[in-house]
Amino acid sequence: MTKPPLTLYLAAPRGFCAGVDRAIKIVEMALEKWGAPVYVRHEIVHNKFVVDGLRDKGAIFVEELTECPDDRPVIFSAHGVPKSVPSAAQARNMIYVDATCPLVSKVHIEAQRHADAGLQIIMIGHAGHPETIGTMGQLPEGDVLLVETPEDVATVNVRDETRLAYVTQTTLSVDDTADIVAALQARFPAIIGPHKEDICYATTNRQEAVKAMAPKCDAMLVVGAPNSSNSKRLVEVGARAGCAYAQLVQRADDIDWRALEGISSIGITAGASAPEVLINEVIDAFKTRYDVTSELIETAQENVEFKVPRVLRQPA
Ligand code: 0O3
Ligand code: SF4
Repeated sequence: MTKPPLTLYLAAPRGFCAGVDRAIKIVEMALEKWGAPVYVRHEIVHNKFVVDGLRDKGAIFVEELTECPDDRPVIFSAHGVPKSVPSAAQARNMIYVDATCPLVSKVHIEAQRHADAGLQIIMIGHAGHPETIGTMGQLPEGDVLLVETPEDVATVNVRDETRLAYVTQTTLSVDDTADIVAALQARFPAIIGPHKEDICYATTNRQEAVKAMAPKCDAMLVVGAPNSSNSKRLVEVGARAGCAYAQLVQRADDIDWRALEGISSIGITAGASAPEVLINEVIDAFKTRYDVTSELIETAQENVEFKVPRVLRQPA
C-alpha cells in the first residue's frame, strides 16, 4: 500500500533548554558522586520519562523535604524553591544541591532586591505552580501578590500604588503576559518592571518558532507533559497562531490518529522539558504511516549553557 504524502514541519528551537539540561545533569552527577539513593524534591523537570529514567538510576522523588532522611543528599528541582526549603535543609545539616535554573534564580534575586528597596512585589504567574510558589517564597508569606489575568489586576489590593514592582514566571505566554503588564501599568503607572524580561530565552524562542510554524500546518503536536507549563503554552500559542488542531502528547502512543485523518501537513515541537528521544519517537510514528517530507522552521539558534554547581565538579 502506498503511504499518503505528508509535509512534516519541525520547529527549532524545541525541546531541552539549558536549565533543564543542567538540572538533569545535576541529578546524574550527584548519583555518581554520592551513590544511590539521592533524593529529589519535586520532579526535577516536568517529564515522566526523565523522572522514570533517573528513578531507575537510584533517584527518589518526593514532594517535601520532610520526606527525606537527614543523611542522604537532596536536590531541589529546576523550578526553584521557597527560601524556607534550603533553610530547613541547613538546619538538618543535610547535603543539598540546588538545581534551580539560574534564570529562575535571577528572578528570585530581583524580587529580593525590590523588596529590600521597600517595594511591594506583584508576581505574574500561575497559582500553585512550583516556580510561582518558589518565587513568592523568597519573601515572607503574604508579601508578594499574585495576578494570573488582566482581570486580577483590577482587584489586587496593594500597600502603596507608588512603591510597586512586578516579576513573572519564566515560562509564561509572551503575549498574555504583555496584556497583564499593560493592565498593571495602566492601573499603577509607577510600577517597576524587570531589568531584562523574566520570561526566559527558551520560552520566548519556542513560542516564536511555533508562531512561524502554526499557520503552515493542518495540525500541530507539542511533545510535553500535562504538568509542564511551558509545553501547555506552546499548544495555546499554536492554536492562537492559526493551527486548527493543536495537541499536547507525552509520546507517540498518545497521538490521536483519527483526529489527524485527512491532514497533509503536521507541525511538531516540544516543551523545554521534553527529551529528544520522545520527539524522534513521534516523528518516526509519522514516518511509518506517511510518505514524509521534512522541513525545519528555525527562528533562532541557541547556544546557552549553564555550569553545574561547584560541589559536583569537585571529587568526592
Ligand atoms: O515550569 P514548567 O512547568 O514549564 O516546567 P518544565 O516543564 O519542567 O520545564 C522546565 C522549566 C523550568 C524548570 C522552570 O523555568
Ligand atoms: Fe531555565 Fe528557561 Fe529552561 Fe526554565 S525554561 S529551566 S527558566 S532556561
